Amino acid sequence: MSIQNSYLRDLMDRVTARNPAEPEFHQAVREVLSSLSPVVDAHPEYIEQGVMDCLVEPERIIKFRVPWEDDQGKIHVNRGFRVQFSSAIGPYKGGLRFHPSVYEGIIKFLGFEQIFKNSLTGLPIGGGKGGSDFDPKGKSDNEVMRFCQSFMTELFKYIGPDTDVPAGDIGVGGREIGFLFGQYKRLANEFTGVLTGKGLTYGGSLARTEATGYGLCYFADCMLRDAGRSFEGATVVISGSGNVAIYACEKAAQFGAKVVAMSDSGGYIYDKNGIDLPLVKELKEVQRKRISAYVETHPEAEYHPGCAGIWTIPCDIALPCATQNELDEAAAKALIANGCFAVAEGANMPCTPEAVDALQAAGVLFAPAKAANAGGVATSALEMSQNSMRFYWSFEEVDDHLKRIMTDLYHNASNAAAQYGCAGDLVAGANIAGFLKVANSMLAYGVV
Ligand code: NDP
Ligand code: 2IT
Repeated sequence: MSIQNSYLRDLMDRVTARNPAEPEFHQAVREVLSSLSPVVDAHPEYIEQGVMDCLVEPERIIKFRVPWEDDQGKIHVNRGFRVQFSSAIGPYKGGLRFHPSVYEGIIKFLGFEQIFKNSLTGLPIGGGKGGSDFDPKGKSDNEVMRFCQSFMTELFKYIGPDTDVPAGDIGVGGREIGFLFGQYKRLANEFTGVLTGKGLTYGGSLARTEATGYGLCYFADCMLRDAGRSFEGATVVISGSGNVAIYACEKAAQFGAKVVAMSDSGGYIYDKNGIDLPLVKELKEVQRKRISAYVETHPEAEYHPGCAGIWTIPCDIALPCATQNELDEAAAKALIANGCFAVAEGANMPCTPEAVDALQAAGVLFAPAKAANAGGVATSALEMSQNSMRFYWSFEEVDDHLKRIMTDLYHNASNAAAQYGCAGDLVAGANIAGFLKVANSMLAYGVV
């Protein structure tokens, strides 16, 4: 991954110098800038009018203290973040991540990716991301509630249905969104669509829970079909066992694939008979247990501690759905050696740049995260639409919109790649198509 255009190369150096010790943010910016040389060569106005310099600088970063009391009465202090990266094409939109690894650089990488992803959905949403280094694992419901209430007590000043609309991400699911929404409603004295991923009784959209995983498979299905392949009869490996992984597994199986492995941060399970998804849902969504508990019900399946080994399982299609940089060059080479023909990213930036290069060089079909996992945020935007209308669509209506959005997105990314001389490269195509809508809006505004 190299940056051809000299202005963009210098800009990358400035980003690295101005944002020290934030390697994930550098990685995300480098990936996008690597695709944009043909665009700025053809349209120097993006450089001349300052669009490129503005795009890599968040419009606003909010960083705050989150004190909360545990069940024993001990006080803890976490850090909260919201990066409002770009409002060029709509209110800031993007999830909240609660995970001990969260720091400003992680939220900036995610917020930056979100700008282009949200643009690719074709819907009017800007880019943002937030979160905390709070770890919900092992906490009681009451502790999570107190944390969420404290977090929202500060965050509510900066968000709103036409300003910034957060949602879930790692460690933030339906339970957390409920606590966050309840506190917003109390503080703002407003019942409004300020968060998405809400429960179905208080403004949530049908199919939002399924949307990221389903959308990933809809996107991958388009890519596979274009190459004369399909999910039918394919062996699939999926990392993670959270929201994205579970519904990717469900849709891949509906498309006729056999999913043989899933994981969590402790290790992975391999079930050659095909993953028992109702059991995974029970263990993860209801009991909040470790994936290792799977083999207590299925002793014929294998549990292996550690995450990286999952990519050594022979498969046709790999769907990394856990976290950033979980699939490195060695993993990519193992997948290639075992005959894997497609990788579609469900997580954000799960493949390292070296892994992406190796996969693409070997001719493996590759669907980049900002395109392939856009179904979640697209359906969040559909939740915003329904909230604005004070109306609800059926599951089928939302799912039909999602399918159409993912299909259009695939064609837009694919066409943009062809138009700028890199046909078949969906990384470049997604970056270019996502960039153009945002950049043209910025040009229209003048210097702001
Ligand atoms: P969840 O919290 O529901 O699940 C995360 C899964 O990934 C868990 O199985 C978790 O294991 C595993 N995981 C998390 N961190 C690590 C780590 N450091 N090493 C190994 N495994 C890890 O999150 P989601 O499913 O919502 O998110 C998964 C990915 O998808 C993230 O990259 C997120 O940004 C992305 N995404 C999510 C969307 C959504 O709508 N939710 C939309 C688009 C992208 P454990 O439980 O052991 O921590
Ligand atoms: O990374 C993502 O796109 C998300 N976590 C979903 C964001 C959203 O606003 O639904």
